[in-house]
Amino acid sequence: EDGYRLWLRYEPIADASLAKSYRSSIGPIEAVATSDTAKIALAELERGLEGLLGGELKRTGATLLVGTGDAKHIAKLKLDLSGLGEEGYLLTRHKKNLVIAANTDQGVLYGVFAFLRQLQTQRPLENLHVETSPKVDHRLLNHWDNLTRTVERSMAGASIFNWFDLPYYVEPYYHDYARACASVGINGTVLTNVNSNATVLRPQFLEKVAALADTFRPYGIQVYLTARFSAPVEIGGLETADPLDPAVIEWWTDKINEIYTYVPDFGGFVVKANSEGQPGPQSYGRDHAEGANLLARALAPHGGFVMWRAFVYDFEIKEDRHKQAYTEFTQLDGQFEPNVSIQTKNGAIDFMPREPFHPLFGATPETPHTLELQITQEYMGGDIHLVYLAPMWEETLEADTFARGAGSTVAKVVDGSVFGHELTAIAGVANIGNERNWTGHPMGASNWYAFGRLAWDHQLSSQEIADEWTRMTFGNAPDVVATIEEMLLESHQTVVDYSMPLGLHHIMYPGHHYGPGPWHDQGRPDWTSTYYHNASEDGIGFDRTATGSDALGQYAPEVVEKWGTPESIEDKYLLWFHHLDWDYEMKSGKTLWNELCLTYQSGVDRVAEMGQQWDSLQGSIDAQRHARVAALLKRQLEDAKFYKDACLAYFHTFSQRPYPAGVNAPEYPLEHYKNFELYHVPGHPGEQW
Ligand code: BDP
Repeated sequence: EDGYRLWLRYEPIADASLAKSYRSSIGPIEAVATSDTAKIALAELERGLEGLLGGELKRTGATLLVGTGDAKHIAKLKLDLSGLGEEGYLLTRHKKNLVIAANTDQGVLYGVFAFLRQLQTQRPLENLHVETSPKVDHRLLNHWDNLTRTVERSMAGASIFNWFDLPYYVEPYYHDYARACASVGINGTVLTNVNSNATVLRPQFLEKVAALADTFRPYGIQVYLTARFSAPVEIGGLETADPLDPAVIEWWTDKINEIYTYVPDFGGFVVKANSEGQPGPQSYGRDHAEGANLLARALAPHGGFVMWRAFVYDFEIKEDRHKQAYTEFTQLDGQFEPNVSIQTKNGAIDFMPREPFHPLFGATPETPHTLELQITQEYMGGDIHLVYLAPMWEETLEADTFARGAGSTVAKVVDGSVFGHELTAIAGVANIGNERNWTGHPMGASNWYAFGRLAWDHQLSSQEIADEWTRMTFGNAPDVVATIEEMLLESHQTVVDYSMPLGLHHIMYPGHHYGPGPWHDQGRPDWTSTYYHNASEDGIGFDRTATGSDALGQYAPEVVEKWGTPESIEDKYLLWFHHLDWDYEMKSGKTLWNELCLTYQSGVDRVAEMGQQWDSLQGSIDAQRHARVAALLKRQLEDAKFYKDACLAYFHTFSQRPYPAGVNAPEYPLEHYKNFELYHVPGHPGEQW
């Protein structure tokens, strides 16, 4: 059990009577498979059933009918497939038969995975009826992978894309990657880093891109690239990349036409422009809409689209970084081509352990948003800490923007229903590398899985998804399922508590972002920690209300009212929006200082408990994965203590108040933590030994 099989293990069903009942419901398969996609679907179904129940000879049930509505054996059932669209599927019973039906072979493939999931999670088949289609059309992974195989914020080894050997050698595991993506409904992949390199647009690389696209296509996965805005200069020999310059327009048009000769179903571009040193239209006095539209117009005839990132902040610091994307993009609303979507991170700063939702959601009625989530744990312990992210994503998806009255949640902005947008997309920054188990931490795969499931259906709960993943990954034994689910579901709050509780943010070590660095105050202010926590003898927190930066003013009045006072805002966002005295009395009746200390401590304690819970599973799951998680939990506990101790030692220099009962005072003086150089941590770009 090295983890390579992810959640697609198809181990024999241990419960003999259940296996028997499945065998008596499922007989031979009837399917017509002509396309590559249909062949993959059928092979998957056979492989899954063989693994779970044994071969066809063992199965005694009626025929399992599989196919599209126009296949004869499905057509005669007269099923209503009209609501399923291109990708949806129907699992149902028709008299004695079980049926997997869809409008397209792609839908059948998704249906097959869903059918196998029913068995893997041991759900009854008697009244089987699942009818579903995705709420968001484009469900993409964003790989922050470089052509040299390093990965921005790398976790889990090197990039899975072996550019050196492409297009001649197509790694067999590319199929397994695509298969895993398809199993959760991911239908697009951006192959290259947002900090992009124009080289990928050269013909030699487009051949490689084409080889990947050909491999992924039958799994329903479209390929996308990041576009470097200055490519016309860097590889095109032009003097300028000004988006209004006719030669630049011609260059991009030709380049995009050329891409489609290699990849006829190329999806389009993600662009990071005028952000953190990346080139962009503003370098030529143009705005983001002019930049995005240049690419969008050239992609439109081919059906491609642009995801233009909202993660922008000036090199000249004009206002609270929280406010900048909103300021820039709200004024451009209505100016983008229809095939442009603004790709917006869940929060306005940068993938912090917890952020309030980005105020841009709901603020651009004319322009759709691609929600960008980070699957990789840049600020949450990399591939070393156990953190299940679905509860955090759920929090964002369910947040109410009030853009069109109550219930205008971020999920509904993104799925197009609030403003009636046709172009809908959601992206997750991948946590996948060339480690044998794909994600490094054996539990990291839960986030890949959860991302796909939520992208398909944002109404699924993080609990349901955790339940599915656990059963498919570790089996259905009740103690295993209950224990792992509890660990997963509490893990996000836990990492928040031991690192950046009560709305604290951006207090990590500069560079690798793995450990604490609340003292960091050097260089560009909005890259420091002190800019964000503002700790002093007077208290702590960022005043973002009208008396401070007024970033809060970018939200709807209902949100302003809720978050506008320390009494009405939830504690989890408190110091994000308010600067408060150390003795401020919290809802719990404790002082802010005491609550802060106790929250840090509870995060650490919870990691210790996770270790015990995991130990209790020894013997109930395979030794190989058990040992790896056990070891990682030990390190997570050390790291959590270090985080807590470093932060408390530092904040104590301002608060000057005693540590409350129940809190272990930091083990060492502050200088120890400040001088402790963490080496060999994940996610350190450019790290060299
Ligand atoms: C930050 C990362 C940086 C990325 C940037 C981005 O630290 O490496 O390039 O986001 O999203 O979280 O562009």
